[in-house]
Amino acid sequence: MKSTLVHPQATNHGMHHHHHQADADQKLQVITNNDVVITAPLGLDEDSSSSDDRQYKAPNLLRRILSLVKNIRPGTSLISFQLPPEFNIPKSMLQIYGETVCCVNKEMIGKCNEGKDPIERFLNVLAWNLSTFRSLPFGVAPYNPILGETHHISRGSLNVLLEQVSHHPPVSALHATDDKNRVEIIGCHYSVPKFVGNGVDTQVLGTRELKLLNNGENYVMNHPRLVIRFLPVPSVLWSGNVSVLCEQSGLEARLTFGGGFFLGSNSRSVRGKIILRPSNKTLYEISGRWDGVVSAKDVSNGSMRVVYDAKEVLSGLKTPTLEDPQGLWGTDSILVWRKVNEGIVKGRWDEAREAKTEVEEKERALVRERNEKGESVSPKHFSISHTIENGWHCLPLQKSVSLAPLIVPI
Ligand SMILES: *[C@@H]1O[C@H](CO)[C@@H](O)[C@H](O)[C@H]1NC(C)=O
Ligand SMILES: *[C@@H]1O[C@H](CO)[C@@H](O)[C@H](O)[C@H]1NC(C)=O
Ligand SMILES: *[C@@H]1O[C@H](CO)[C@@H](O)[C@H](O)[C@H]1NC(C)=O
Ligand SMILES: *[C@H]1O[C@H](CO)[C@@H](O)[C@H](O)[C@H]1NC(C)=O
Repeated sequence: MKSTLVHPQATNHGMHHHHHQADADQKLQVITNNDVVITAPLGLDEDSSSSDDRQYKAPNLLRRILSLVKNIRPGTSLISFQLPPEFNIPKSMLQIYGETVCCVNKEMIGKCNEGKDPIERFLNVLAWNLSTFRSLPFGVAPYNPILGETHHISRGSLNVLLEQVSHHPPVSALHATDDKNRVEIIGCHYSVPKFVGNGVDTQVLGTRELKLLNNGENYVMNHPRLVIRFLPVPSVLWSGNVSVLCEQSGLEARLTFGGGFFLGSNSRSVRGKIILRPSNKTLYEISGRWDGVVSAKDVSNGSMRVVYDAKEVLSGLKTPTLEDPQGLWGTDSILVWRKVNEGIVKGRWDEAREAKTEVEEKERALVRERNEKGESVSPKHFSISHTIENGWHCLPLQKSVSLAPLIVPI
């Protein structure tokens, strides 16, 4: 195990404490840094951290995947498909969302408010949004969070809280606040994965809203699709059309992410334009790659500028560290999946499988118990609503998110 993969202090498992996890909000007194496994954030493919991923990938992954899916008919929804831990990276989906917002090499969110005019701020927001696109390793997925699971992480003055607010469909709510830079993000994601024969096509639903409180601006964005192709070349791609709209200035980016099942090599491309509503006049043409450089061409005079450079923002990302073990909630992803993580990074698949079954069975038992008692669970940190037409909406109950026990080193 390399220290880039696991937080150095987390490699020593000398202490063995037993806890009952998922007892909401119960603060665990006995957890120490040595008890948790925190792995490097997902960044770019070229990263050493990504090549280290292979250390915790089970052997013959592609063959295993093909045998896993051989009896599934194309078009089948995979929403309640349970993956064995051989197909997991040692993190929960909530951690992935937390990482995409917090794990960057330079200030992205705080900077959004700094632009002196609406177009500068818009380009900053666009750059931030592009920084949330990460290369997912092929063949391995994060865990599907359990109901009530939380993840709480901070970078500088940015504090982020995620909660799994529904299990079927799996809906994750996000609230991030930066009181110093006066930025707030509220969002909600749920994905609908479908087996399509030579891969999995996942529609990501829900929207995110970014508020620049100093400027009274709101940016609303939707999500691209995530396409996992097994053949001919195993790959994970972002695909589809995305809009980033600032309601106040009328600026809108309409972007097309490359890929999809039938498109070839340039699958990580992003292209599109920035228009001004309501005339829809094009101001900038956008082109590039989300894992490389994305530029904007000013159509009035043809001048080009770099909006985003993935290498600068995402190379060699630092692993978050647990600074305040006492402040960790029992529902945090890093505690809920602790033993599964440990099994995976050590390549002890039996232990990982057993631990994963335990987490899932505990959740099923809880659901049964609640159903018998006729109880419904409401999320701890969000109020939720959903309708067929508008999908899911999650509103945070707190005004701002507190400093997390888990910190991204700057
Ligand atoms: C995406 O946007 C492009 C350019 O506006 C358009 O040609 C294409 O049909 C759109 N694709 C989908 C799936 O909506
Ligand atoms: C601008 O785009 C919006 C959204 O697609 C559309 O509803 C509107 O009609 C367009 N306006 C003009 C002037 O074309
Ligand atoms: C192009 O126009 C923009 C906006 O009017 C201006 O800021 C920029 O300096 C111009 N670039 C060149 C090369 O003229
Ligand atoms: C921008 O990009 C992501 C992809 O990571 C997308 O899902 C998201 O909704 C967009 N907006 C924000 C605010 O991240």
